[in-house]
Amino acid sequence: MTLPSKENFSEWYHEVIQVAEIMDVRYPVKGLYVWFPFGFKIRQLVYSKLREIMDREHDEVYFPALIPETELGKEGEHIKGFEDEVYWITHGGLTPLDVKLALRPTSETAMYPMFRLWVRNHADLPLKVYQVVNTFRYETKHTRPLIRLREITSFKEAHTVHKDFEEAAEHVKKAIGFYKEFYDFLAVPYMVIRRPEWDKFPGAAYTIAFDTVMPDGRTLQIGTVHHLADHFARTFDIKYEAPNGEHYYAHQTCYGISERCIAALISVHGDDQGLVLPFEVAPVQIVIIPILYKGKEEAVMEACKELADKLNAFRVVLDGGEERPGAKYYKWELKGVPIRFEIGPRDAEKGVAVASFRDEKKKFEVPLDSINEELILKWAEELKQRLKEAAAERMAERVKFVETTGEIADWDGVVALHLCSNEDCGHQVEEYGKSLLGWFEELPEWLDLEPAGKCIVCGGEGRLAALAKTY
Ligand code: 5CA
Repeated sequence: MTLPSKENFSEWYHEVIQVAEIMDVRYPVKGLYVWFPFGFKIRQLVYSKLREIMDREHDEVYFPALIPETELGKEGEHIKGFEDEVYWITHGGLTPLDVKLALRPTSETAMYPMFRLWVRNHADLPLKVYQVVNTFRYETKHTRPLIRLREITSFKEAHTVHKDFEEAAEHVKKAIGFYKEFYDFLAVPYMVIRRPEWDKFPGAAYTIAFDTVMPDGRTLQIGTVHHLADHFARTFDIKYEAPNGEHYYAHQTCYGISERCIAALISVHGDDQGLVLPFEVAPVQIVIIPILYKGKEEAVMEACKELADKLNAFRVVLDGGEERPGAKYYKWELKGVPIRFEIGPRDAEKGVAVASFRDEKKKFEVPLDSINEELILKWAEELKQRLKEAAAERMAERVKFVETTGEIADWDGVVALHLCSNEDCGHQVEEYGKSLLGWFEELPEWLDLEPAGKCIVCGGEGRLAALAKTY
């Protein structure tokens, strides 16, 4: 079986997650998929980094998956935003429930009634927690594995409570920093964009999103950070006693990342041969392939084993199976193994291995006694830098700056333009078949554009904004 070319991104994506054994898409419920062991291992490696970042400043918690209708419905904007997407549990066995229970679409309304009990005094603040759970959304747009799910299996949601708006706003900046670190770790480039008023999270004061650009030019929102002001605190009565004895409503933030981070990882780096993974998140980091000839097997296997032993700090596979070397290359390339060594009889005699990296096609010889942990880590870092630079370059090519609205429709990718904050102007630029992602909160280093200029619609004071077709 061969993969479709990545130029047909949609087919490539669908095929690669199946044949590289990330997700099994054959589960008989729309929008629900099964993690294969290999895919789950990637999930574990990626999420252990996310947890490491979260654990520095948050406590991990677990809240129930079921939310009573009475709580979910309390915050007006929030329920308006989610009512079309909620799955309801109406019965326990044959008995109708007194209060319907929602399967959490996100956990504000599960957590905040409890936060009311947890937050009493200024000394209880700031409160910072996170959980990694499944959430359910009855999505009506086209569902896709890892991208648009009805059961989001890996929803990392963080929730914080602060003494005032400013402290929460400072924390929003910090959360953006956490997510930047996470996506830099995955070598996935992103744009940090403030969503327009009409596209912010239901119940939020403002929303900052991370968007990446997929190979077909459509963008994928891979994380969001929301400032909730005191909207939920007023609804759920989350108040604290200040040192002056007065009681104030708290201000809150929340921010989330789902398995879309893995969709981005696969899509941004993959190629026609399959997955290309940064070293840290590769389930197999190094593969050693013996090139066996009759009568010379022993010396070759010996050299391979010695090398595998030397590298046992890493996830190494010595593939001594019956298949031909070509079949083995193919198999491990598909799985995105970053570093490959081959050793044949002549190499074993000379004391060398033939090395190659997943992202570069060239092979080179390396003396066996020069291979050690330090060298591997150096290669891993260089590989990540190459992936990061290549991905940023491809992404930059997908962004075009325009000065007239007539150019918006034609471009197959992200359109950057200057736009004022007037809602009418925002809606006008959306008339050309692309959605307004919003305004750049900061400019990525790979994008060399003017942060401010005249609004493309009214000529007023504008800032750099982005439009795109989105996933
Ligand atoms: N409570 C807030 C912060 S945790 C919240 O729910 N925000 S959200 O709705 O924007 O979701 C957080 C992130 O989850 C999104 O930025 C997006 O990357 C991802 N996401 C949202 N819906 C889906 C879905 N149906 N399938 C996969 N990922 C999703």
